[in-house]
Parts: sequence; structure tokens; C-alpha cells
Amino acid sequence: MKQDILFISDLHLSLDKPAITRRFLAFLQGRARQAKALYILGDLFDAWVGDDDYTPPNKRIRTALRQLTQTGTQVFLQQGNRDFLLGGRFCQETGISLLADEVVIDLFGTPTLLMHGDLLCTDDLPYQAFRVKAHTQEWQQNILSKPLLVRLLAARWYRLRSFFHKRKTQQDIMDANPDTVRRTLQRHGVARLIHGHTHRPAVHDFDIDGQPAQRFVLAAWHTQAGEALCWSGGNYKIEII
Ligand SMILES: [Mn+2]
Repeated sequence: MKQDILFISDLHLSLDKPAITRRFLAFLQGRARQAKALYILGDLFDAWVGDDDYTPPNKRIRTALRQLTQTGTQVFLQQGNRDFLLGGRFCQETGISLLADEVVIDLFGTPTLLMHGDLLCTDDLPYQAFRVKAHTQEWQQNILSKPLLVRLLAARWYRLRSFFHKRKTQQDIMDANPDTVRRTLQRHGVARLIHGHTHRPAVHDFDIDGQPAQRFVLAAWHTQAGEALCWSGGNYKIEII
């Protein structure tokens, strides 16, 4: 019987990195089929300009996700800061379920908060301001009304800009803010959080009002390897993909 629950994030799939796409397709056709559920916590794609984009490798990914959901593995997806335009049409075509930005699941008896992680990086003020704007309906409708080619070119430009922003932004403001982490867990009344985004894989143990809490940070996938956090019963392990 399928028991395992898998968590992955930050694959940043793109045409430029075919090795990661190949690894992910093999994962969907192999390991993921033995899982009860697969949670993809954002930035599956390095850029997403709309569900009408079927340029490579998007079409093959869609087909493989559909095949996985048809074998009985449930797939849940959160938007990341790169693929926040991923929407209903993609989900309908693949049979996956889109989750809200902050969602609490019952993970083998322990309420667990799932997030992409960008909302925790509250020290990066310019990004948070952009995020607010980019999550309004007006902004998204305006973008999605542009021809696909224009959006694809704009995404290339945005990625370049983001690359330079990262280079000149101090590393510590790109990480999760500890106070924001605490407040977010308190707001949801949970003691466990799983997120990605920061590309700093770790399991952090800390206290909230004297109570033990845990924060799992998922690894980004690279050309050489990917990682999945696997929960089975009350135990977890990190699997190299
Ligand atoms: Mn991210």
C-alpha cells in the first residue's frame, strides 16, 4: 500500500537545464509512483508565464504529472516566487491540486504548515513590495493579456534582473527571518513547518514559548542531484533523487 508522503521544491525546471528535467521525469515515472502523495512546494519551474505556454519542457512535464496522478498518487502544488502564475488550467490538465500559499496538513498526526518560503524572507523589502503588487488581479490580468512571445521575453529579462539583484543583495536578507517564522507558526498554531525557496537545506530545531518546534528547509535540485523529504509514519528521511 502506498504510504510515503514526499516533499520537493525548487526544481527550477527550464530549457537550459535538461538534466534536471530528465531527473524529474524519471522521478515521476519511478519513485513518486510508490508514494501516497507528492507535495511540490513552489518553484517547480524557473519561470511560468501562463498556463497557455506549452513550450519545452512544459508539455512533457504536464504529461508525466498527469500519468502520475492517474496511477493514484495525489499531487499537490504551491506556487513559488518564480511560478506564481501557475493556475487552474495547468492543474486541470495534470490532475494536481493547487494549494494556498500557507496551508496546514495533518502529517501522520502532526499538524504541519507548508509554504514556499518567500513570505518568510521579510528582510528583503523590495521583493516583498513586488510580491504584493504581483499578486493583485490587475497585475496578473495585465501580464496574462500580453501575447505569449512577449511574456516569454519578459521572463528572460526578469530572470536576468533577479540574478543581479541576488548578486548585490546581502546573503542574510535572502534567508527566512526567525521572528517571521515564529509568528507564522504561532498564527497557525503549529510547531512544524516545511518550506523551500532559500536553497539552504536543513532541519532547524528551536523553541516557541518553551515548546519545541521544527523547520524543514527543502533543497533545490541541481544538475547532479535532487532531494526529496520523505515522511512515512512518524519518521522522515532525506532521499537523494
Ligand atoms: Mn523560490
